[in-house]
Amino acid sequence: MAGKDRGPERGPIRESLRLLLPLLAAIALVVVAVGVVTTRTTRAWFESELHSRAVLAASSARQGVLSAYASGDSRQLTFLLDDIVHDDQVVAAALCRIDGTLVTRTPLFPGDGEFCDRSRISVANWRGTRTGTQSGVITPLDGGVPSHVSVTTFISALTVPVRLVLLQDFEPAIRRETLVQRWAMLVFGMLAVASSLLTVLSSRLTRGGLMRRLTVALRGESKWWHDGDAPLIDDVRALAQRSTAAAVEADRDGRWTRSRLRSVLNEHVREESLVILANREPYIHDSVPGGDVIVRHPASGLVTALEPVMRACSGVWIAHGSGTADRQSADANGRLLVPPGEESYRLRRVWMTDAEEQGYYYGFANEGLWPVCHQTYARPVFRRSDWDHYRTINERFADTVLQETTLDDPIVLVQDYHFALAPRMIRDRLPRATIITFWHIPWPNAERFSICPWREEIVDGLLGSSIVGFHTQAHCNHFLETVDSALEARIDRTDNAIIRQGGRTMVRPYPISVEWPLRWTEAVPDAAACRRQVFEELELRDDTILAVGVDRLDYTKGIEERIEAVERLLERRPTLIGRFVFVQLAAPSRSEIPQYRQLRDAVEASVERINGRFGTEGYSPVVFLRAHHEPERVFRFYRAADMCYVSSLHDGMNLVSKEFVAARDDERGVLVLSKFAGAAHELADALIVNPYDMEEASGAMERAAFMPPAEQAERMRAMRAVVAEHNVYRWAGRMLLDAAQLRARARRTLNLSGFPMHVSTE
Ligand code: ADQ
Repeated sequence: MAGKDRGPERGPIRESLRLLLPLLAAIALVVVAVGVVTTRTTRAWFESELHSRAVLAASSARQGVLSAYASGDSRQLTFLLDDIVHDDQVVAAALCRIDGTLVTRTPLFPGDGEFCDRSRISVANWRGTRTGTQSGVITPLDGGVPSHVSVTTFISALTVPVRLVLLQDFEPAIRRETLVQRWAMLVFGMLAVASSLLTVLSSRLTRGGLMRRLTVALRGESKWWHDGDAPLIDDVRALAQRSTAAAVEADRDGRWTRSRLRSVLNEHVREESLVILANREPYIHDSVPGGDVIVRHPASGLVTALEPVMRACSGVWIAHGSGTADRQSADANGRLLVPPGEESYRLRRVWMTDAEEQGYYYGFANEGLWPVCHQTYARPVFRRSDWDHYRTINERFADTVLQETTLDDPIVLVQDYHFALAPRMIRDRLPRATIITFWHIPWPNAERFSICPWREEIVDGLLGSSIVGFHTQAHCNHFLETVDSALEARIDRTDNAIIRQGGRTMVRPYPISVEWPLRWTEAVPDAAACRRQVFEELELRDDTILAVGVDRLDYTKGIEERIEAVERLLERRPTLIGRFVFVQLAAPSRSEIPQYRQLRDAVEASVERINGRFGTEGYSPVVFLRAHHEPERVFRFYRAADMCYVSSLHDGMNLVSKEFVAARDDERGVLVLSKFAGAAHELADALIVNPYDMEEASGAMERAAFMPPAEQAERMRAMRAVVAEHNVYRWAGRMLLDAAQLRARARRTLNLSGFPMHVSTE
């Protein structure tokens, strides 16, 4: 498993090149050497051949030449020399006296006798005997065609010794030499290339075979490895485990980015095998008056976090089709490609009746589980009929997973408290799946959870997962404690794992976050421009101190308490009246549930009261914008504000706090953050408050209102570093790496027949 920090993985091509390059270098050396040796050898052959010809020609002419010379018959001599030159290799001939003067020559013989003096002929290496024939090659200084020269001394009792000098054409020899050299290099080159290819191929085949046999042996299925090899197999297995763990650790260092997440997925997960199961869909199609269809981004922390992950990874997102135009914008199976215009992953919509939605979503999930998990003093309501719908819808989503994957071992990311039963149902249908369930809200202590009438079924459902993830270690501990008290199971405290009925479920903290860089920060203008726009829209005085709150209208977010804290601030610091404005963006949420409607009424009443008490003509201390706002608008408010107050009474993480930090690239603005939000564990440089404590909360807002820019910058810089590092790609990447490690471990150590991701190694 290679990660970004360890450099690129050595692919098969690279590996072959590693073997081939030295081989090719060696081949090149061999070919050059062969070239040199061939040249020398063929040249020696040709010189020797020309020497023999010269000897032959001289001995044939010897008798005639000597008698003609002795009798002074110059015509006969000329005739004899012409006769020698008829041989098409000998181009010129001359007869010289021993003192180096010319007797006669054929027309092409060069000079006036300089070739009669052997010491004046520029031959590097003479061959032959001093008394017989001596020969060599003359290479002209101007690089012209070389010639072969031979000098034969005729000694006779009849006359004084004479010398026959022959010049032979060396060009054919050069031509043949070049030809032989080329052929030799070609043949050797081809042989060398063929042999190197064979070497690489055979090494790969041998290695492939070896790897296959090793893999089989590691799984314990080997017919090839002997008993004596067992310690070796154990060593290899241990080494592989260590290196996987080290690789996973290495991957955990360094900044997570969209591309790093994508490469982790490409390496460890087949793209089409990633399936997300979530109640909320990332794109909602709604009809508007006039017949048009608009696309909305829902106000949901879960969607905020998961959507960038899906954009990076592709796969399929299965969700409830909740928009009024959802059916008409999907195909007959409820499928469509999203995001609109970008189409990087598939959305599969699941339909449900109003009664089912009422029971499963509003009833059991949001009137039962939501208040049980949040300590906000809202009374949970549990109805049998809601539970039945909850089970039915979980079943339907589990069936949909089966329809949307072609693999028997997909990675399924089950999201949130709407699907506590689905992991077990998916496990029953796809025993080899890797199921990661992430619980986006807090998990309460065992005693509190025990009020749920179906706590055993809920816990058993979740234990169908390979991994159950929460935002914080405290939530993990509460879950382990709940399992311990609800079911018969063994808890491995050192590994935070639960072993039950042959299955093993890891419990891990994965603090969720936002993407970095955050898309919306690039879609809106800089802080000064945002401030101008917002001030203009709300008709604020230039010296206004602007605070914002951004939430779903939910009782866990402490919106009533927040407004009360603003009231207390204006009481304790009256100079802020007229200058301090708190803007609350509140997305309507779960308005089918009476508690949520009551909350809306209560918040509106509080706003009215405080505005009545401190407001004046043209001034309202609290601006309540109850609506769903598109992300660009939300981010304009983040950038325009002097502070953001997150006052959750209890919150799994809270992404608004991280979005505010991500938006403030101008390093200004103060975050006032509830200590009961998971985010408070990470954003220690915020002003951390108890939202129930009005003195503390209003005091923090007062401090924020007058905080010097340098301190704002210092705090914001520190928080931005945390959010940049702990971004949503890290959240997803760490979960997926843990899943990949589980899959690899299961493949290596177990002889898998049934439950690869869920088998206990105890
Ligand atoms: P939520 O309870 O939905 O999430 P949160 O994490 O704060 O809460 O995310 C809210 C998201 O909705 C943010 O992206 C925000 O910008 C957006 N939003 C809020 N008000 C809006 C408005 N009026 N108009 C438009 N958009 C608005 C749950 C858990 C959290 C956990 C997340 C993610 O309750 O604790 O952080 O899941 O795991």
